[in-house]
Amino acid sequence: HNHTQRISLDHDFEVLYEKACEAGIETAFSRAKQTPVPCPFGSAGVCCRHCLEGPCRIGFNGKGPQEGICGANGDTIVARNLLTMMIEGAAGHAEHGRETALALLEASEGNSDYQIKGVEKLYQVAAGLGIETNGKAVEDIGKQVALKALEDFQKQAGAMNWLTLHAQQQSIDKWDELGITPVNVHLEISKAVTRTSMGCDADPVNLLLGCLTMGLVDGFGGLHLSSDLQDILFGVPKLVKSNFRLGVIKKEMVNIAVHGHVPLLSEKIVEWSRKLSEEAKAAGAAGINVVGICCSGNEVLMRHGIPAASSFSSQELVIVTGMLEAMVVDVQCIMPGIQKVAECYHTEIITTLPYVNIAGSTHVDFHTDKADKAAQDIVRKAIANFPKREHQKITSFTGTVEAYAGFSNEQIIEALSALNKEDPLKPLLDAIASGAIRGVAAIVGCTNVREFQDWGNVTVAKELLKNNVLVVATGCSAHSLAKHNLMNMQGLEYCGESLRGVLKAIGQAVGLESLPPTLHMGSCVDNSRPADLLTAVANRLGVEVKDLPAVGSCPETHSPKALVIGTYFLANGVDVHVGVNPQVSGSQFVTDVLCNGAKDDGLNLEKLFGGKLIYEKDPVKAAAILLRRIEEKRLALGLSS
Ligand code: NFS
Ligand code: SF4
Repeated sequence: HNHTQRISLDHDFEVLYEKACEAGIETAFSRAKQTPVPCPFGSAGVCCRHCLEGPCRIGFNGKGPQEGICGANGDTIVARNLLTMMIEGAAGHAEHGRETALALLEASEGNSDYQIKGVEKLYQVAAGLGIETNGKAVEDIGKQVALKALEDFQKQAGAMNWLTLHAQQQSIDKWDELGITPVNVHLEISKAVTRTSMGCDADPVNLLLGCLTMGLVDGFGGLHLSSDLQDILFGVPKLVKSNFRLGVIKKEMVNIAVHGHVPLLSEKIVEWSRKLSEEAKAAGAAGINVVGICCSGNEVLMRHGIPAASSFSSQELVIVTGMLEAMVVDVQCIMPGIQKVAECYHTEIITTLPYVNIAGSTHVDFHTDKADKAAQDIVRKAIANFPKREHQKITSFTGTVEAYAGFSNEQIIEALSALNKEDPLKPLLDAIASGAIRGVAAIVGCTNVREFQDWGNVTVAKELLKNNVLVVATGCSAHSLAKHNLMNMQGLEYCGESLRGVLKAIGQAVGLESLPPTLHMGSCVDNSRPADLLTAVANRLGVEVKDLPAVGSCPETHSPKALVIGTYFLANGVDVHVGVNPQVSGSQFVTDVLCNGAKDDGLNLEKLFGGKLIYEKDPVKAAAILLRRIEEKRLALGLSS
């Protein structure tokens, strides 16, 4: 094996990468190798193209121009570019939330192919929003909750409903004082786009405060709102066992990959691939097999145990198996490159949203009132493609890795209740207090074509587990951990002894040999779940989230969405590690505010909120820093050392 060919810790993808290279099929990995060094100006965040006088860029080390044509200096340009990325990330999650809110409204009005399945969650959210539920029909309550959600895209004063629903009061007070509390999602996004445009906000401090507002927009209007409403529509995830790696693609089956984020469509694909399996048999297949990619994959894994084929960076390579009849996509993280790869095989790329098309692919328009029809069309297209397979082009894999998932907070609390019915959080708190668990880490975010796939995610996790940190995971990093045995019992060997003891005690209380070493909490919008878990723990202890020995780590991020999720956690005082350059190094000022302790009375994340951004490429070093931060917070809380 040629070392320069190494792209992934998952050997199957290396086999497919070599196959693609030999066949002359381009993928993100080969394209990345064609531009080995990213543009240094963009990498440092000092390139501005906000108007047609530019693009302008700031020279390095004081050499060359230090201001753009308009007079914007490096600090302003870097802060403004960072805010632009935040806007992009938050907008995606907010659209996800808004579409889910509309879907709930339509389901409540009976004008839809969806029904409310998570009735208990509906009551709980309604109560939190102050909606009277007594004597009301489920649909009635559903409609009121949906309208409350849509208010978060319309109201012109006050704070977002979902922020008040989920945040700690101390945090809200702090955000109010700083003037960063978001009023409504669209208003804030629109305002932020305006302030980043040429000739508007030129104060890097104010721009960075704008980044925090976007973090809150994302956290509440994107993550929490989406997870809550999805739980209401589709049910709260429960413990489930499934499989990862390319062996989940079955040679004898019609294989359909669901890819993207909003589970409205993928839920229906799962349903209809079960209902239409006889048609697949008539076409000569053994049945229909749905596999997941990225966060759509996480959603259907969490609720239906659908196996997962790939995280973000290797999405094109899944097609190179030659066994995918269709890849159905909705929104976000869908590489345009999939179409060209699909054209080398019989695979049909099917787009479904009016604002996400890929030239050359098939488009099946999807809306909630004709979701069943769209899903049937899509599944039938896949079945029709089955006989078109080119058998000499098939590479099949047998290896799969078992993984547990479905760890919603409700599921975690249920498991803990088996140990202490009256006070379910107590066993967890006791374990943290005694030091059996040093702290909690959420490993989140992506895989990135420029990184050695899975390496950062897996290494940070193993280092933390070894040191008795409870690890939860979401998004594509959950794929990395699952593929490498960190979500099944084999991986328990990576845990420190005291952590292993706690996992066993809780797991055995619910009839498992143990809890798995890391807990899969869902998709990226489901980062609301670890946030809620921390809030519950902090409330129970009578402290703030910022005081907890808790950290977030995003070792292989690629997406602005991950950056803005991180910013949401930063606004709550949680330290956030990123293993990929956040593109702010062109401004020492911005770097100091985000990453370094305060030098003066100016804006400083750690001083204001209690956590900071940690940029460290080396996953072993990163874990060491995170462990140090956990111990610092334990000390401040007076917990045993
Ligand atoms: Ni999150 Fe999920 Fe994956 Fe990254 Fe993309 S799919 S929303 S952004 S790459 S984790
Ligand atoms: Fe240049 Fe200013 Fe225009 Fe940016 S906004 S491109 S720095 S003139």
